[in-house]
Amino acid sequence: MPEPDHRVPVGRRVLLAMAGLGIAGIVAGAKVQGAVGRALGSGLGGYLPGGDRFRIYTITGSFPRIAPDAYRLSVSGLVGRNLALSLADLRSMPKTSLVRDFQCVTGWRVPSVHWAGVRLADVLDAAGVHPGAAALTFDSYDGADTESLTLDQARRPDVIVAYEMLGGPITTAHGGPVRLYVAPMYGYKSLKWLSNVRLVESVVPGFWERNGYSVDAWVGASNGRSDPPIK
Ligand SMILES: Nc1nc2c(c(=O)[nH]1)N[C@H]1C(S)=C(S)[C@@H](COP(=O)(O)O)O[C@H]1N2
Ligand SMILES: [Mo]
Repeated sequence: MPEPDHRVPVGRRVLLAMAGLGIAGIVAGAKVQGAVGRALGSGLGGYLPGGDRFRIYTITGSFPRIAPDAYRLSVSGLVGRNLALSLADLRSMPKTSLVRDFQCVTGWRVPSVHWAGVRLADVLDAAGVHPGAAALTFDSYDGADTESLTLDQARRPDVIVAYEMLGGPITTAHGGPVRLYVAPMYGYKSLKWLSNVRLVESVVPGFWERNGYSVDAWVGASNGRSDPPIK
């Protein structure tokens, strides 16, 4: 498994922009606020305002930079055979395109975002899922974020291993070269810089769930939290 070759620090200019937005008040909910506070203490965390109206989130305060040629997606756990899929491997599989609104649980939304990639179901079929598997865990090349889905959720046609977003390759800030995209759920399920998919017996709550967000992330199912307006 290749390590990210280096990290992109988030610059002072952006840090100042974040300070101007009042980062401490942005992520509501005491537990999540605590997590962001810890991330800020070690550099910075939370989000940055993006030109396309996405807010760029990073738990670690940096972005793992992964050369597209070095990228591998590991598929392991309760599978017939382990996989290490390159970007070329993913591109050679049937391509699925989706256009959906992107909704963060804190309240911001980006309408009609174009995504493309491979159905997670196709990746699972390529590995062969053992009968004992009922859930998936996901890891990120950032070494911090994790996520979970049930096997039934993972097999939905609108859950993809995405290599395109906003009409082109996924940028480093947005989790490229490959991120998870879970269309029917809040943004925190769409883990960036996807490194590992592991088939497991039962759901293991991910980073955001351990810090206060619901494991049940269907859009509309959780209370919207409110961010201040983007300036
Ligand atoms: N690795 C990683 N993935 C992540 C996050 C993160 O902090 N780190 N934040 C999540 C949240 S809460 C949201 S709303 C979306 C935001 O996607 P964006 O940073 O491309 O705007 O990414 C999700 N995936
Ligand atoms: Mo989010």
